[in-house]
Amino acid sequence: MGYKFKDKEEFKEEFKTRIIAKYGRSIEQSHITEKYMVLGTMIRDYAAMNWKASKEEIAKKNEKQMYYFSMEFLVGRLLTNNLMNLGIYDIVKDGLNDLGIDINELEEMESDAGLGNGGLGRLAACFLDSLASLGYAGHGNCIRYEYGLFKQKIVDGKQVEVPDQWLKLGNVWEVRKPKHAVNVKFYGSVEMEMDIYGKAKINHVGAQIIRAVPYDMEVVGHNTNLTNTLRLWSAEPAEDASNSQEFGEYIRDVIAINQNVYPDDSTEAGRYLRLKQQYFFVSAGLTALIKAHLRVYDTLDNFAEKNAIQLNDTHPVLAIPELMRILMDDYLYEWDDAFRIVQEAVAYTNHTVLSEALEKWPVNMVRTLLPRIYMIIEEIDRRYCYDLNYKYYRSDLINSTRIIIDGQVHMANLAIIGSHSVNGVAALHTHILINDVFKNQYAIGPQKFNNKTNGITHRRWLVYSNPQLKALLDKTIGESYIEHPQDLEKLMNYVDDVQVQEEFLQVKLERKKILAAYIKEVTGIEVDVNSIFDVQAKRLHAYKRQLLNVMHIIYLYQKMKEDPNFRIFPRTFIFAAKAAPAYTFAKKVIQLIHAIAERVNNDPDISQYMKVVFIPNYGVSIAEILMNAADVSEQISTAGKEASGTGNMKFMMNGAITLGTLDGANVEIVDRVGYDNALIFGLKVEDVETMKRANSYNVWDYYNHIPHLKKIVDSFIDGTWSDNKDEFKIIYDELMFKNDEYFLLADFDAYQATQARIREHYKDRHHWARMCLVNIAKSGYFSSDRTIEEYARDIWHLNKITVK
Ligand code: 26V
Repeated sequence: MGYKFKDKEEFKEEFKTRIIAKYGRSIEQSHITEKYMVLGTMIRDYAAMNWKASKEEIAKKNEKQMYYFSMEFLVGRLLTNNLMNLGIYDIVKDGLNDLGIDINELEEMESDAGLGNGGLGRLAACFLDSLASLGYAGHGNCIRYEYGLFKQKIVDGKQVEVPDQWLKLGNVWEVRKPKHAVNVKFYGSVEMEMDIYGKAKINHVGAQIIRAVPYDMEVVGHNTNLTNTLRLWSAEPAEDASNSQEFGEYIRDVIAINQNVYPDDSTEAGRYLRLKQQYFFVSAGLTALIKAHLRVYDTLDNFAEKNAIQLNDTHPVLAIPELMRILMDDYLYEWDDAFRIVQEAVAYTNHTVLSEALEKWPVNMVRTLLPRIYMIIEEIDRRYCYDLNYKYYRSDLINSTRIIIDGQVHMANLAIIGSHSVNGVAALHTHILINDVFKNQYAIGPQKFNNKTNGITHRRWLVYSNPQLKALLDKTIGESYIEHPQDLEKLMNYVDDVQVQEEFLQVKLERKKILAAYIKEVTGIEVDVNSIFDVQAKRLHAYKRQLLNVMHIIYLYQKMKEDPNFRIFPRTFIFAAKAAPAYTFAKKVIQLIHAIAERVNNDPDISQYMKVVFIPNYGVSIAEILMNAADVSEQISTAGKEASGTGNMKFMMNGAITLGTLDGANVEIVDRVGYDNALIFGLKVEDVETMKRANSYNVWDYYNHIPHLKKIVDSFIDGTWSDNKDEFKIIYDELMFKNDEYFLLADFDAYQATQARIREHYKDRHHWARMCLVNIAKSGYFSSDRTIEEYARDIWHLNKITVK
């Protein structure tokens, strides 16, 4: 334990010894999975010394720590990342090579830790990387899901979900910590009695008790000894689970808690379980945190001074009443003192403005599952209303911002009331929160609201996953951008340098070849690496408008079929997207993409000009080879709907041109690169607002007056894409009978015209390369290092820690 090899030879010795010690076999006889497991364990142990030193240093200096409470951490693979961050990648690679082992083969053995749905979970993982790399004590708290988000298979052109068994080889990075296990209580009822001082004492009786056991993962930073912790909680039967529940049923309840990550719009049946998951990891996380605090300090009075809790969306908002419960019931704090501590410790990040995604739980559900927590929520609500009423606030203001409204617990309102900071994730998004979604909450507490534009870790998303671009950057501007991503700006001195432009195009070509080989392997489709790679990779959702992209493809196809003189610069349209299992419309869009691909790719008149590819099972590892091979980055959500987007930043950092609406962080991308280096089109937030307010949008006007739109839309129901004319009818209905909620027809012509401009730009290779280089040069701002510095400065008030 804690062994650190100094050089290649020591590494080889240790590796050989460990293979024998663990599996009783020589290297030659051992299986590749065994080699992977041993290597992973070795790296974990290598970092363990830093882990121990970090914990000691933090305790010794009484440093403040931050805990990122999130239902999701989309970590992806860690082997390469940890080796690189530790600075031992080359030693290990060469050592393995001497032993006849290809490190790439071992890297491929690792499963993605897919503990998340999309942007929100990946953001949490990027934040952990930046926290450790910048020297901040910032940890993650989540659930150890048995299965990640489903794996996507495509069968007969349709999405099929299969379980993602990411733990099938075990998780080499985790350490089970049974000594830190805690109990979590559900159901039952609350009894109050008077203690001898006349103070109310709370007894939660008849509860179902579930044991939460933590599994800790090291979070290794780049070029630092500071090592943080991602704590994943696992549910197990409690020894003293003495309630009346039948045994088999109890076991099933226990297992269900950490069964799987919820796909974002899960059905009613799963909702109880989802709420249970939320309370489970929040309660376990806080109980352990309080205990840890009391091991160092003899009081909780300084809890908020020494601990910051960041809530990643409303999913962990029960932390607010749970911390109140612990402080009052277990440590006998008075309400006002407890509430002050909670508000000072807790901060909340909002990640969506979609009303259907703002969490609300029926009062009955919360009361039944969490009786004591419900009492506290009610009391927070009661005091909130009382207080504002006393200060003569308007009743409509109070009624729209309180927690319990019409029999539902409004989680965002609870988050805002119980915290000292509320942030959006891009400038435009925060603007919309302040002026629209949380307008009334803002009127009451404006000082809480702030913006923290998202970011991505440039280490994973540029330095490690795009070694070709890294080499070009190192040679051109030096390596300082690795420590200081804003130094990418130095590349501005070279954007007109023809030599650098050529070399960049060569890098891009290399990346396109790697992607093309992958596409061939998984789909059998051959793509032309000299065509424009036009990529849309993100969750499938109506507001993200993959369908607009599809409609444009149909438009080009129909036009080329009609007019033999109309031909386009060769283009490969690439999609990657998972649809929530119960989201019928989204699944139909995937099916439509496959139907179109089948037709277009096999049409001898067309396929040399255009190919359509759907890459199945989009996740972190696929993104690592997909984003950096793109020429065009599709960011085409309806203005006002995408809170930020983070894929847009990954594409930009790897030299792709944003084709986008003025939505989310796209706005800040254009702010930096200028309108000459991003292709912006379509309705703006104000336009959408105006049309909605005036009720002036009528999809039939567009359909009836623009012949090419009619032709595209009709193809959904006239048998063009399927023998069964009803196959894609719901897509037609969604557009034509729900008045095109996301304004696809309204934006189509602008989108089409901008796509045509891309073809013009691309023909001039040097001009195109220049645009890409400007994007890379300006992407430093979007490193999550910048984001984390802002959170640390404005919200968490953390100091940097040096660990020897
Ligand atoms: C949840 C749901 C649930 C109900 C049905 C529709 C729906 C749609 C979206 C969501 C996502 C909620 C939270 C989320 O993942 N937001 C994403 O967070 C990213 C990181 O801040 C941000 O870049 C994305 O724009 C935002 O969508």
